[in-house]
Amino acid sequence: MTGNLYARFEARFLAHAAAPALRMDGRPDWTYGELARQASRAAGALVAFGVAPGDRVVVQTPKSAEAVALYLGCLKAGAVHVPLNPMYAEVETQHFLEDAGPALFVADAGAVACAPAAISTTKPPMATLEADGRGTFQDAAAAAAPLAETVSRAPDDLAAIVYTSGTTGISKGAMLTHANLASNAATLTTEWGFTSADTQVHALPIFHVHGLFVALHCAFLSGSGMAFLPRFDVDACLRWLPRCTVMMGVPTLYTRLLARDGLTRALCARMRLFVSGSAPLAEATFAAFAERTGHRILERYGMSETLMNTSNPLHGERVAGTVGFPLPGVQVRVATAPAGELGEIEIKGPNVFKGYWGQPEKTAAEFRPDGFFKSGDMGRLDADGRLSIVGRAKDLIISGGYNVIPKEVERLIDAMPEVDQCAVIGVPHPDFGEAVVAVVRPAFGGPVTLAAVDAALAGRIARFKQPKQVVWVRELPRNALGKVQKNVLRERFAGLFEAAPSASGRGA
Ligand code: MLC
Repeated sequence: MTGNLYARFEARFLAHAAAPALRMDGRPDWTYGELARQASRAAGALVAFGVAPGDRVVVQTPKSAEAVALYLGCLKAGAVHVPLNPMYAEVETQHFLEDAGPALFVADAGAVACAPAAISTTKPPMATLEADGRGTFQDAAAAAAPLAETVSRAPDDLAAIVYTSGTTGISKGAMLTHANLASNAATLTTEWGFTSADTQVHALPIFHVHGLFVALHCAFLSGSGMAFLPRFDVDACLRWLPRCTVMMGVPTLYTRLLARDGLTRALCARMRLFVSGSAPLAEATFAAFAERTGHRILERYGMSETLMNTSNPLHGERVAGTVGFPLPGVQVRVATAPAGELGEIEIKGPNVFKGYWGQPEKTAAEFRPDGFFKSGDMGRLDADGRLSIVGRAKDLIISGGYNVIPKEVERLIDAMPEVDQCAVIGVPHPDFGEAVVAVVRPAFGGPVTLAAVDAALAGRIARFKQPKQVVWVRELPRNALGKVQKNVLRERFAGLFEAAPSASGRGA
């Protein structure tokens, strides 16, 4: 039997052919039968574009049903799906294209128009796919002979490469195999009790593991439907909730829902499960959500390299501020720490990725000799085996569920003539959980404004990585070795967003 994950999905799609898979505002539903047809057409188009098994297909498209079919088509054709955030600046996209060396680049027309300049070493064919599902890729899918047979793949063959932010500021591609995705999908579908009777609010982007693998795969394996929103929109979400049973989100989605009076117990009467991940869920959010809706949000823990590792239980006590127990088959340990003590979280299991694309040394450095992956997160296991995440071993900011590596932002701000030194930190933020803040020591004593930083960074890094606030200081606090003490800065500016943020930057 093939190890191609799509073969498992297709069997479920055919068993639920008449059931709604993707339910969309302003468009007819796609049944699972339709999704399978569209996936075969997308796979046919990939073959027509010359994509061979093992080739990478870089996809930087808006979220749409057709983009889901393209993902499935990649699996079916044995290609390696490489999703990218459309918010990336041109130079960032260039890095990914050069690193992945794709056989095809699919993006919206705007990104494709920029791409020729962005691709210097590899010149893959390009196709367009717009938010409404139209474009040259879809034209090719309509014209191509659908691919009838799912290409045979070994379980250890690559299904996807997901870029994650490296601490040096250079993104690394996490290689995920068919077996990684399949095992995690099967585990989560069972652990979270998915059945064909479920309908899931799908409001997350499909270029990260949360929206792409965790949310879609649970639906695919159970034959359950999704309210498929092109992006998170509170009103659309509130409209769909009464017809849904499950929702997955980053904490920002839940705090934005809570900000609306329309979120009530009655609205959530059919809901059975809210899942949160990708960023820490504040205990206050957990409590407020329970109070308002009667639902205790299930927090789980994962990352691009490992997919999902731990989960609070579906049945049993969900404890705020913890990420629950290791999933079946996943081993989690806290390095060099006795029970209850703080240490780096390490993970081993069928969910753990194969390594970083083209980076054997970096890969080797991230694994222990006994095969455990070093997560970079600090945690504590209690006597019952419940995990809490307490911090990060690496310098990383998580803003609204997106990872931002400070070094990447610091490099650009340091290059501004009006800046002498800078440190980029994450500061508590009511909407994004953590917000990117630049602490600068001006070169000429004068102010460095947020507007100036915005202007210097525009088009050079994605908007979500850019500071939400700039503060200037006379000196950056440094330790005896001259290293900036970011913990001191984080403490000092912890209250920055308690008052309304000013648009101009401020001295401190
Ligand atoms: C958008 N902006 C952000 C931002 N998202 N800034 C910081 N952090 C973010 N996450 C910017 C916009 O460019 C805009 O800039 C301004 O903030 C306000 O935009 P918005 O309209 O409010 O944003 P919105 O489009 O509503 O997006 C917010 C969001 C989105 C929270 C819905 O960021 C999102 O979908 N996040 C989910 C990320 C995710 O799926 N992560 C999973 C990673 S997988 P301006 O100034 O131009 O107006 C993973 C593993 C695991 O981590 O375990 O799951």
